[in-house]
Amino acid sequence: MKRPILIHPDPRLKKICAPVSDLSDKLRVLADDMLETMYDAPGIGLAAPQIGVLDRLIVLDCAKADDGEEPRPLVMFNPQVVASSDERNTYEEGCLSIPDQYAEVERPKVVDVEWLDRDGNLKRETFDGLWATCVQHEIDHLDGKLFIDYLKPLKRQMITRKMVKLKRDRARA
Ligand code: GNR
Ligand code: NI
Repeated sequence: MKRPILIHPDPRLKKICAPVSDLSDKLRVLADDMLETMYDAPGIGLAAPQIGVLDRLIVLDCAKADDGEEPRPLVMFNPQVVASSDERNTYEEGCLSIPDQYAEVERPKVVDVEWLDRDGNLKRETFDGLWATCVQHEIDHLDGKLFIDYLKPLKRQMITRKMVKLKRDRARA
């Protein structure tokens, strides 16, 4: 089932999310709903707070269908960056909670991430390039952080004002 995506500013997008303790069928259904919502958007990642659920759960798939890559949906419970490279990388980031706004953000180029998969198995993997950017962007969501928090205050304020207007216009329509 597709779920509505919250638009910034929303207090739920600023909260620290709670670790998941027991993997239930309810959480697995939530993960499937998030993948459906992400692919439908379309996006390359989605964090639970973006659909108003304050649990530490993210999904992502950065496989480039254009380049003939097979889909690779990843579901991560309690994801953690356990190592990051000194080397940095700049990507033009966007966010489904901040529609049509893009800005360059610098982050570690390579990260090692640990997480629990949908069966509760502990996983660890090294991510590079767009995958590394995306997984860091998603984990930030679990700590109430958006990519615009890396921008200069004036630019952030400009984007936030646009989003306030967008939400007002949507509420009127
Ligand atoms: O779909 C998305 N694209 C994207 C592009 C560059 C860097 C990060 C992202 S994540 C974003 C989906 C989203 O908002 N996830 O939280
Ligand atoms: Ni986002």
